[in-house]
Amino acid sequence: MTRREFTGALLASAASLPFLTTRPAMASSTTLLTAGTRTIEVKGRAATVFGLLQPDGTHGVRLEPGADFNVALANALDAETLIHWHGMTPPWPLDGVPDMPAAPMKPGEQRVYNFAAGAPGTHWMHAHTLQEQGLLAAPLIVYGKEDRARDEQDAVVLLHDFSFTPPEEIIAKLRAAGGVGGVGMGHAMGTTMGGATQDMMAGMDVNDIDYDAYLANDRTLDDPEILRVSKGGRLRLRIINGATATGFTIDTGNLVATVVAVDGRDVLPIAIKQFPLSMGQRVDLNIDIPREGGAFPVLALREGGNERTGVILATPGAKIQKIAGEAETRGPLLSLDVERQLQAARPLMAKAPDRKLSVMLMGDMMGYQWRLESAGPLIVEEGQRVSIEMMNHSMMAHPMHLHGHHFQVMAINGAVMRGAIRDTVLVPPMSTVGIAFDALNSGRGWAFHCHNLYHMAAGMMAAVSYKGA
Ligand SMILES: [Cu+2]
Repeated sequence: MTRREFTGALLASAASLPFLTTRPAMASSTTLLTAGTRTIEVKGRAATVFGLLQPDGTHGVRLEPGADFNVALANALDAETLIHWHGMTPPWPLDGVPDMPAAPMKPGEQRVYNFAAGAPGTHWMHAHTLQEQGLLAAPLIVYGKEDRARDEQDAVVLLHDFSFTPPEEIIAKLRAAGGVGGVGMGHAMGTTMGGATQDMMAGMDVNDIDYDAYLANDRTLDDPEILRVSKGGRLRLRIINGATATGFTIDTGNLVATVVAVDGRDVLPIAIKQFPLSMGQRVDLNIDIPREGGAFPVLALREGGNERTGVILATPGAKIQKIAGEAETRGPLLSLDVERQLQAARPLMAKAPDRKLSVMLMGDMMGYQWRLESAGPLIVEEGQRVSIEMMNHSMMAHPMHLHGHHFQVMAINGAVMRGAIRDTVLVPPMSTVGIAFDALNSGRGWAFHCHNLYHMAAGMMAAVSYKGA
């Protein structure tokens, strides 16, 4: 959707909600968002999945410059649910993790979420439960005045991993496979790997789960989304890894892209053709479309696997060739090589930490047990500069996400840096990553967890609490 289209969509959405005026609790600018089900087609099969839809069909929320986050969320599912606003910094009671502190919404229940949107950026929303696997996830884009002033087209790509197997069954299989086999090679679902890859990954667990499909905006490469772009134009592609348990490498093929933001926060621009994107993370890429035009795939390569998904950028009249959903080579393992090059455009003010915390990332495929260990509870005080050192003592990579805050990446394996501002950072196997943030959003327990849904469900979650909150 282009900027112009989506402005129109917002107006249409307001016009289609006349009943809002009869509900005094909701201001006229309140966006109605319904958690419901919808049907998509995956590899020729109909699939019933979740969605977060506005009355006009817009998936998720796109905020105009200066607008508050003001959403009336309705639960049209026949089950309880709750939605987390990933990347936003709401007051703690509105964060959307079940019972931290809000109770899940009952079927038919509606709740209003109204808070300051914060800085512009690419964020998203998702259920903080196994419902995330069923695509209960959508974009949440905060547009700024600068976005409007730039002469660029704007598009969002939400990546996901899809299975026809219900998540409860997936997790039961993971537990059974880990407990019985315990091979520690990421073969839990019966994957086999080629010799070279196996050598490269010796001792490492890459993927827990083999999915039936990998989606970009709900579609596979059998029938990918075609994003119409202008010859010689500039595109801002906002890519969200909404997959529950799959890391991707974004591959722009023949085009060089410029990384301009990660996790909704600007970085000093760097040119890339491949960018690692772990679960929960976002990247904004500027892509200049060649003057001669053409069709340009932007692919997401599954980490350590042949599968891929993506969208096609195409100028008017361009011939679009079909791209196979499986590549001949495997997607790279996600590393911190690019992370080391990233620098926040607006870093934290230089300051020594007032409070130093340290967390160990523990677990293995045996019995599928994952956990975070620390010397004591993770307690901070309002106003403190807090550092957290995350040491991964396991053989899997863990994308670690802190709710309600943005942190700066300050060290990788002991090498001090002043990296990107993020809300989710990858901690590879046997690696250490240091982050720092200012404790300015009080809460009695902000979720701090691995963004692999199954690791989180198996216990890889802690809470950062403010003293006296
Ligand atoms: Cu994990």
